[in-house]
Amino acid sequence: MERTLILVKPDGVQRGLAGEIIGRFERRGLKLVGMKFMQISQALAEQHYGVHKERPFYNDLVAYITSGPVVAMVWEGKDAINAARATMGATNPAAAAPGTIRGDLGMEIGRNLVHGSDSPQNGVKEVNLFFNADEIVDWNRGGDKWIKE
Ligand code: IDP
Ligand code: MG
Repeated sequence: MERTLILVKPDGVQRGLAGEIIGRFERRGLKLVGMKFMQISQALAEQHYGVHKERPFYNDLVAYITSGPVVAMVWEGKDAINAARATMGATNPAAAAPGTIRGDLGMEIGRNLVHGSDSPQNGVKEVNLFFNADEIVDWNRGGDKWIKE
């Protein structure tokens, strides 16, 4: 079972869209196994976005993700990384398909509402960066047989 770190970014929280965004992953059939409302510190932001350090937008990106609270979550499922990214839509909301979170709710790449891990390995790394092992909940979902073959 794959896991992805999903963040409702500060613009999603400030715009009152956290529930809307969380609901889309929930309805999709991904399984929630971790969730917290938190303020990302400068140090955590620099670790999380370390791969983008050389990009011209890096400083703005760190300022954006630390600009207000986020909802950090761990969602689990078969091919969870790809499923979640498909639900999120393209990085630039202007190019994201209607029906996706970014395509329905966003306008600009620097305010794209949501983060999702981009590979199974990064999923593991990012989940460990944001969550302690005892913050991940192992639970049986009653409806699983209607989502999973
Ligand atoms: P992703 O979030 O779809 O995985 P990445 O390429 O990993 O996209 O970029 C990380 C984040 O950096 C994006 O979600 C977006 O917030 C921001 N970002 C990416 N490219 C640009 C850009 O060209 N200008 C401003 N911000 C950008
Ligand atoms: Mg990325």
